[in-house]
Order: sequence, then C-alpha cells, then structure tokens
Amino acid sequence: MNAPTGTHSAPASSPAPSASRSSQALIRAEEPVLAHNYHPLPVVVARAEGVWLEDVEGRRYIDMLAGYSALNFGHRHPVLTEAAHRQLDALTLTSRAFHNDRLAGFAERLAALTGQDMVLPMNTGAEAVESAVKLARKWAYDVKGVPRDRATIVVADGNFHGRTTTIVSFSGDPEAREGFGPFTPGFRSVPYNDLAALEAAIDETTAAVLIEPIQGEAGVLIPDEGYLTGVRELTRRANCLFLADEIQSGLGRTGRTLACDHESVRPDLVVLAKALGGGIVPVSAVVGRREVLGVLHPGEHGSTFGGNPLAAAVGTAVLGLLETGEFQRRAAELGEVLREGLTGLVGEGVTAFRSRGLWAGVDVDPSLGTGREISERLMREGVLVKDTHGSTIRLAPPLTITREELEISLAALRKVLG
Ligand code: IF1
Repeated sequence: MNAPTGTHSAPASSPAPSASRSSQALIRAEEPVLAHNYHPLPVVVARAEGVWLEDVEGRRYIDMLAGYSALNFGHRHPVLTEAAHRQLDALTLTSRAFHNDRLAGFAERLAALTGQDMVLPMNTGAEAVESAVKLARKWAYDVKGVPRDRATIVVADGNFHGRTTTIVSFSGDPEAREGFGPFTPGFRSVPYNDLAALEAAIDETTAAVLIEPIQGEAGVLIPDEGYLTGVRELTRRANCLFLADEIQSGLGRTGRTLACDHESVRPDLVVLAKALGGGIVPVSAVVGRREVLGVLHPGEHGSTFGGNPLAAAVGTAVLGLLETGEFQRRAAELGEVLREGLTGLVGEGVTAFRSRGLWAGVDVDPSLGTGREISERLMREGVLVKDTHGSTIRLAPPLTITREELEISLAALRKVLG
C-alpha cells in the first residue's frame, strides 16, 4: 500500500531546539501558574512530524492519541502547513462583519463532502455542539411549532459533547458536573444503543436527538448495526431532528468520511471539529439541511473567529485531503491490522476491545494496572496513548501511520501487558 503524500519517517535526530529548561524543570514551572485541570503524562513535547513526537531531551514517541482525533493527518502535514503559511502572509481575520475570500470555498466543499446543504462555521467542538443545540431549539419553535421555551433534546447516557455549562448539564459524569450548577434544563438522557428507550423519551416537545455515532470518551462504544438507522427512522417519524456529533468519529477516523456513512444514514445536523482544523487551528462547523440552518437570521448567532480566513484556508486544505478518499481507505485497511493485533492480545492482558477503522477502545485486565499506569509504561516504550476510564485506553493514531509504525505500537502494548 502506498503511503499517502507527506508521510514522514521519524524526524531526523536533529537536537530539539535549544530548550532553555529540561522537561522536569518545565513540568515544575507549570505547577504554580497553570490551572490544574489536567493530569498529563510526564512528557514535554517540543517537536513533531507525522506520527512522531520528540520531547525536550530529544526522545521520540509514536503518537497513538493524535490529539483525540484532531491530528488525523499527522503532525504538520505539509499540505496543511503550506496552506497555513500562505494564508498567514495574506489575511488571518476580518470578523464576519465583512466577507473574506476563503469562506465560500470552504463552505461549498464541506457541504459537498458531507452531503449537506449549509454550513455554520465555528471554532471549537463544544461551541459547535452549543450551536447545534440552539439551532435545534429554534427549529422546534419556528418550524415544528413547539411552544416557546418548552423544547427538549434527548441525549445518551455516557455522552461526551464538551465542557460548557449547558453541555455538562446533560452529562452523566459527576466529575464533569460537580460544582458547576445550576444547570440548563430541557434535556433527557436515555441508555445508548437502546432504540426502545429512545422512542419512549421522544414526545411532542422533542426538538432533537443528539448522539455520538460511536461514543468516544465512554471507551469507543460502537452501537449495534442498525442503531443509527433506527435513530434516523424514529426522529423522522416523530418530526424531530437527528443531530450527530462526529467531532471524534468523523473525517476519516472510522474508515469512512463520517461514522454515519457506515449505515448510509444522513442526520439533519452533523457537528464537526478537531481534524477539520488539521491540528493547526481550531475549526468546527455545524453542517446540515437548509430547513434547519435556515432558521438563523443576521444577529441571532455568531463568533469573532468563526469562519475566519486562516481557519477556512486550512479547513479547505483538509477537505482537499479528504476528497481523495485516501485517508478513509488507509483507516479502513490499517484498521484491519489494528483489529488483528488487538485480537491477538485478548487473553494476554486485554480483556476486550472495540475498534472501527483506526480507532480502538482497549480494556486492559485491571490486575495489570490502571489505564494511567499502562499509559505510563507505554510512554517508557516510546508510545503515547491516553486512558479513558478505569483500565481502558484508547488508540487513535494519525491516519498517516504506516503499517510498520502500527506494528511497533502493538508490539509495545504486548510488551507492557506481558
Ligand atoms: C479535553 C475527552 C475525547 C468530543 C466530542 C465534542 C467535544 C469533544 C465527541 C468538544 C472533545 C476532547 C476534549 C479534550 C479531550 C477530548 C476527549 F476526553 F474530553 F472526552 F476526545 F474523548 N464532542 N473531546 O470528543 O470539543 O470543545 O474540546 O473542541 O481535553 O477536554 P472541544
């Protein structure tokens, strides 16, 4: 299989830029001045290229996290960095008070790639999810005829859609909610992958059903074949919207452009972010049917950076990569290598796994350690991953990974489980 354009080998062993401080010194320096909302692995990255990271001391790692699917095209893909450099030398921001010469092309090609009519450009994933919630509610009032301020949205237990107050209002994770109330009303949560429970929760006030086609943070939970089709049929029959959060599952990760494509399901709104910005700038968007996005009128929604020319230029270069189908094919083909490798580990430290394309949630035997402990052992083997909950780790490399790099990573996992 030919590697895609821009595939890189490990960065030359050029010394890391002359770092003024060591990794340890930099980690120590963060402590008094940086909010403690993360517990990062003890590695300080200074350079990256393709799937390879290099820390301050020049140690190299394979990135099996890829920014939680924000780096589907690898670190600093040359097509994307070239687009960014070119736009930096022309125009970076106007606000939407004026037009810019990059946005129309980005919106046209994003709508075409996703088979939708219209695009609402935003910046982060949570911002796009919030925008989708607002769009669904406004559609419910203006089009469906739900009484004002009565709209409800059905979500799934185990969801992760971001960290804003409204979004954590419908999270089931105490860590995400504790201490952040009062919460936004109007949400009902039902078990994921359960069409009967979903049907029972939908009524005449329901504006939409919001789900991840595959639940990422919950541990890469893949619903039964037919679930997405069932959600589509239920929402169509109930005259409410199907909102698909494809922020982690989309843009090639599962072997298709969107995870919904595996069931040929077309949601009313699709939320995209992460890899849409190529791992260079935050780019998110809500794409969907004209009847829904058409409920917005000037002055009703917006964002300073949403649709900015730098984001649109990088986003357009990302779309150019996805339009070839090359990355979707690689994720599908190498996803089989990943699946075979993980199958060989079941009973050898892996109790179960779920995978689709180049995305896997791997449950490790708790007697061997927590997900965090396994992640630290892998780090010492030159592979970086992130645990989700308990003893589950997620594997989500850049889609530019080679078969050899994938096999190196699987061998490291076998070693730390041994
Ligand atoms: C962090 C988790 C993953 C997402 C889905 C919306 C968003 C995300 C399906 C919000 C973001 C990120 C957030 C990031 C870690 C990562 C994550 F661990 F937080 F839960 F991937 F699973 N919908 N997920 O996965 O997008 O506002 O972040 O751009 O450090 O919080 P965002």
